[in-house]
Amino acid sequence: MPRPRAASRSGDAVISNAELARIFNEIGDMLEIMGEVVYKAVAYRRVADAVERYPDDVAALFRRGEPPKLPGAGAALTAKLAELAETGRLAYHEKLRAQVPDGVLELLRVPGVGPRTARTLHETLGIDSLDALRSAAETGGLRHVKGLSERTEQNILEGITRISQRTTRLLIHDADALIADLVGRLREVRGVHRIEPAGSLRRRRPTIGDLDLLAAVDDPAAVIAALDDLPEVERVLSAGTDKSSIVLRDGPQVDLMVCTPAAWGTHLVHFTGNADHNIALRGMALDRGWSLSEKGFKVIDDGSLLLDAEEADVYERLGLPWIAPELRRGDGEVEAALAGKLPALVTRDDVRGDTHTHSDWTDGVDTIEVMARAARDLGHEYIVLTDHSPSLGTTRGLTPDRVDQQGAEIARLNAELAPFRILHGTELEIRADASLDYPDEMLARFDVVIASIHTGRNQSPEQLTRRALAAIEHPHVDVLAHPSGRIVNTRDPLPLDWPRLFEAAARTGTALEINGSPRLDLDDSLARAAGRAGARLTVASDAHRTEELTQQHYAVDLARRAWLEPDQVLATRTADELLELLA
Ligand code: DGT
Ligand code: CA
Ligand code: CA
Ligand code: ZN
Repeated sequence: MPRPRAASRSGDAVISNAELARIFNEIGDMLEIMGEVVYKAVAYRRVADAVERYPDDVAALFRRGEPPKLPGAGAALTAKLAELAETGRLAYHEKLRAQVPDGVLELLRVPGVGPRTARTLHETLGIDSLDALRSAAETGGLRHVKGLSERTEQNILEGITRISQRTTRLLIHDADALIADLVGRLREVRGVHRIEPAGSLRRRRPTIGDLDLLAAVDDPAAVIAALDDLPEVERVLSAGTDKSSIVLRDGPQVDLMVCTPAAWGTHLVHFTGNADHNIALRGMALDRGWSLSEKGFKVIDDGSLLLDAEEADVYERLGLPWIAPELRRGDGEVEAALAGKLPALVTRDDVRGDTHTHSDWTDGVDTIEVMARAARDLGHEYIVLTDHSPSLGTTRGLTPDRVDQQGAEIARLNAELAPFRILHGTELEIRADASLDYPDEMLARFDVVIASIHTGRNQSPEQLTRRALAAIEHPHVDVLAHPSGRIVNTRDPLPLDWPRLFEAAARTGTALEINGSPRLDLDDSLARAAGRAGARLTVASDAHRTEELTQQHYAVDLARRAWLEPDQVLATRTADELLELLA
C-alpha cells in the first residue's frame, strides 16, 4: 500500500499489532507536541499498549468483522483502528503528520527528550531538527530554558551521540538517490575527468555500509574541498591529499578517493571488488612478478610501476576478461573468468516488460492507464497488472465482479495503447490453509497469475513450505511473488525449504520473482541457487505508483548478482513469448 516510509514501500498489506501500536503512540506524541489536552494523548497510548499486548492479529480480527474488546478503546478510537485495519492508513494520523514538523518528531529519538520537552524546545528556541538541537546543546543554549538544566544539556548531547552511532546499513534505493546527487555536483568541479561510485554500491549490494566515490582529477585538493564544503556535510572525518571521509547529515559516511586519469583502472578495480576478489587478483599478479595495488602493478624486480587507465586493461594483464562489478565477490567469478565461463549477465536493456504492478483498483495510487503510459515511457512493451485478490482485506482485493470490470477496462486501454499491452494478472493470495484465493475456473481467465504469501507468517517451516509448494505446483500459477517474504532491514525471510521449492519450480516452470521494491526478494544468493537448480526467475517492480516502476532496476541488479542470463528471466520475453511459455 502507498505509505511514505522506505521500510514499508513494500506493497505488503498486513498491518501488524506493532505497527498499529506505533501509529497510535505517534499520534499521542504529536497531540502532546501540539499542546492538546493530556488525556487525549493518554487515551491513544493506552490503546496502543493494549494492541501491542493483544495475543491475536488485531487488524485481521477487524477485517473478519470480529473487532476485539480493547481496554480504553471507545467508539472513536475503535473506528480509527478499523480504518487502519481496512486500509492500512489513517487520515487523522496523516493530518497530524502534516502539522508537526518531521524534525520535531525526530527529537523524540533522543533518550530523555519526550513530547513535552520537544514542544518546549520548538516553541522557545525554534529547534526543529537533531542538528539544531545538537548545536543548541553544544553552545549552552538549553540550560536557561525553563524546565531544563546544564545536566539535561549534557544528557541530550550524549543521547544524540548514541543514536548517531546506531548502525543500520543503508538500503541501496536510498544510497542511489544520495550518490546521484553528490556525483552530479562533484562532476561539475573543475579538473574532474571521471567520477564513479565504487565499493558495495557499484557491486549493487542490497545494503550499503558507506558510500565510496572515486574521482580521476587534475587537482585533488579542489574536489576534496568541494566535497567538504557541501552544505549537507555534517562532519569531516579525515581529509588527506588523495582521500577524504565525511559524514552526511542524517546520512551515511562518504569516502572519496582521488587518482590521476592514468591510474583510474587499478584504482577502480581496487575500490570495487570485495576483499576476496581483490586478494585473488593480487595473488595472480604476484604469480607474474607484480605487486598489485590501487596505484598500479609494481614490477617486483625493478620497482617500476605499470599504470592502467581502464579496468579492462587491469584484467587483461592478468589474463582475464573484464568481470562485471556485481560478480566481484570472490565466490567463483575469477575461476569462471579463467575458464571462459562467465555468464552473459542480463541487463536492463534486455527487459521488455514488468511482471508485477498495481493500480488504484486495489492498493496502488495511480490508475491503470497512468501506470501503463508510464511503463511505456520507460521503454516497456507490456506490464502485467497484478492487483490483489480479496482475502488480503487491507488492499480492497478484487471480487470476481471487479475482476471482470477490470478486464473490460484493460481491453479498452489495450485498444488505445497498442502495440503496448497490459496483461491481465492477479496477485493471488496463498491462504493460511494453502488454498488459493480464486477458484480454478477464474484463475484460468487471467493472462498471468502471480501468487504470494502475506498472512499466516508465523506457521512452521513445514506449513509455510507446503503453502509455497501448493502455489508452485498449481497449473494456473505462473510466478511465486517475493518468495521469501523478507523486507530489507525490516522483516526476516520465511524459513522455507528452498531446495524443495527450487526443484518444484524447475519441474513445473513456475517462475520465482526477484522483487525490486525494498523487499529485494529473492535475494542474490537464493536467486543464484534457484538459477543453478534450473528454475526460471523474473524481475519485477511491484510498483504501486508510477515512480516505483524503476524499482525493477534493483531486481535486475540482483539478477546480475545471481549470475543470471537473459533467457533465465521471464521479463526479457515479449508479451507473446511470455504467454506462450506460460500456456
Ligand atoms: P560496505 O561499505 O560495508 O557496504 O562495503 P564495501 O565493500 O563498500 O567496503 P568498504 O567501504 O570498506 O571498502 C570500499 C572498497 O575498497 C571495497 O570494494 C574494498 C576496497 N578496498 C580494497 N582495499 C581496501 C583497504 O585496505 N581498506 C578498505 N577500507 N577498503 C579496501
Ligand atoms: Ca563502502
Ligand atoms: Ca568505504
Ligand atoms: Zn504486489
